[in-house]
Amino acid sequence: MSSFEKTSYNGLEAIKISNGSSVVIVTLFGAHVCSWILDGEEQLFVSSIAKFDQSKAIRGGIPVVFPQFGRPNEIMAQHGFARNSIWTFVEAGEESYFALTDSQETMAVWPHSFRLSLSVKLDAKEMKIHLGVENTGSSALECHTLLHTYFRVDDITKTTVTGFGGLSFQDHLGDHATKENEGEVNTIDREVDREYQDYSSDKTVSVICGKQFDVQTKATLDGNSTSFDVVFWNAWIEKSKATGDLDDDAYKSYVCIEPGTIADLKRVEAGSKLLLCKNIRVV
Ligand code: TA6
Repeated sequence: MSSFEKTSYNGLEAIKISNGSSVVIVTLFGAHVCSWILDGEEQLFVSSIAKFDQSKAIRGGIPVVFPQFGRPNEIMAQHGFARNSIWTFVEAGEESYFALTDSQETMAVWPHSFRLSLSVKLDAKEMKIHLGVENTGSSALECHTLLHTYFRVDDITKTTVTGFGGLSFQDHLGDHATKENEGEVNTIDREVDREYQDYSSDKTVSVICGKQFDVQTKATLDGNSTSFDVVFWNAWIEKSKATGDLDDDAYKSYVCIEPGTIADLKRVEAGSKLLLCKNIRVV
């Protein structure tokens, strides 16, 4: 049984969720999972020069990407407004969650009524994070969703990623071509920004860095399975230096594994609900 208590994180209102030796901190700004301490050890990466003044999303942890991935609609911020918005916390015992609904600000850039919910459940060495999108309007909406998780690693040169063997991916770098994954085990020795489309909920993406993060994902639309994708990203040297709130050597300390529904806009009919469920297990 998790407990929930108000706290502060770098001056931001937050909720501390505890269950045994697993403790998570979620800020109301962005419903942003900023810390996951398991058996006394931090599992997530947060940049040492991240901003906490609400001027931009917190660099690290688990940013919530909605309603767009990237910036196809330039009227909206990169990766959408959810991670830059103030959410509310709804205390309902084990069913407690964070909520964000449409506002004048969101309507100005995205004319749809919606209700986002983010729940975090802790169990032994596992975190289940669910992002729900309810269409509370009277007409269909189309959106992207993604959980942009920064896994903390001790040494990127000794880190491998499995789960993409035999798959193709859309490269977000260079010619944006579709390419084949190099074998069963991925290592990181350059900038990586890849989208593995239509990933399987039967498969596991693992980040192996001494310990091992196992990531399993499922997406549903009104309870029926729907396709999802996984982004694999590390900024490497030049992009780390070029990113203002990312330490120059940050690339050495994180791997992003980001399940989401981004290959295509998901159409959510009035009254329907899209749900992205991500299970992270530390083994
Ligand atoms: O998910 C990978 C990515 O799209 C990269 O291209 C990089 O831009 C990263 O997201 C971080 O984006 P942000 O807007 O948080 O700086």
